[in-house]
Amino acid sequence: MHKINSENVSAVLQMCAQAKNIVITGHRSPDGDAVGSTLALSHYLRAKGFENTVILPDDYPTFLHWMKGNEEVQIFDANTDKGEALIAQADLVFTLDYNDLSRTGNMADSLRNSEATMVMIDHHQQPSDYAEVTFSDTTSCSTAQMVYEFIEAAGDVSMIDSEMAECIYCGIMTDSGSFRFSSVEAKTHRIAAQLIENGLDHSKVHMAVYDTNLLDRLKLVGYALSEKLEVMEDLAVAIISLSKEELDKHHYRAGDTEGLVNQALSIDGVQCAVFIREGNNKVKMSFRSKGNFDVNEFARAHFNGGGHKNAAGGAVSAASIEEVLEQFKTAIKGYSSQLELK
Ligand SMILES: [Mn+2]
Repeated sequence: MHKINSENVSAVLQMCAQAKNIVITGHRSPDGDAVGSTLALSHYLRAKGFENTVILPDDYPTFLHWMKGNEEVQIFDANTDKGEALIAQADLVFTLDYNDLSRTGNMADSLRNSEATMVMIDHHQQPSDYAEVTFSDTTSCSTAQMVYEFIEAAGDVSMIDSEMAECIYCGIMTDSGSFRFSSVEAKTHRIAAQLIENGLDHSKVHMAVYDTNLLDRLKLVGYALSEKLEVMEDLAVAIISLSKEELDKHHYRAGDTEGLVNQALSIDGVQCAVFIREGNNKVKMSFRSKGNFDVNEFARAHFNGGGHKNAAGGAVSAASIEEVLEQFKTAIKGYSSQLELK
């Protein structure tokens, strides 16, 4: 494990100076932090004179397409040959916002086979030991905040222009529930203040991410809340599930159900919420909790997943959504002593 300090950061910048091909990667189903942190680092390294390519495993919602550099992001699933070649040629790979290579979906094998030096910058629990340099801070609200700290440790805060600042701010904002979660520190607000001093238009970022709903999406959210939200009997657990048929009916697009699980969690007294969505060949799950119930442990133990204590994901292949719903209800009842409805 490495601290983000001037010594370690200058060692990494030295590696960049020696590298011929630098690749920056993020996790599957990229979110605001994955896209924001990888693009922010990309812009920073480029400003330092280090050419690089951002590769993400699959496409991400259109409400994240506005960031500078979006057009140059290589989507691995959209052009696997090119993605494989870029990773094979890379001699330095940054792995951002994930703690294990398996989080990169179809890209994972290319990364496992790569002989490149790897540098991790991430805030998820229990990081795997694959990188030569592991910047892991599980108390940090976002990887984007860590990228800021990386730039700061290099003494380069003045190099952050408004577009770089937008990427960093987008990552911090989306991963912290707009500066709401307990992972937000005084430092997080100080960083936001500095970004504004460097020219950030913060309301532009909020509008681009949160005020771009399509009618279909709002109707899907309305349907999910009015018809599909349930609180389990005697348990502080709320559930929303959506089948493929229900999603298709509302012309579902990636990102449309973002945040739905947080609305289930917002019910007074509820301590744990799950959103279950039927995909093409697997059923995906998002878990959230308030307080002490650890959804990272729960997702790891029961649903091939993990994440953070209060926010985690999981997935089940080769099962119907009804089966997964029943599996969830059975599993969560095992924790009923921790999840009493008060
Ligand atoms: Mn993150």
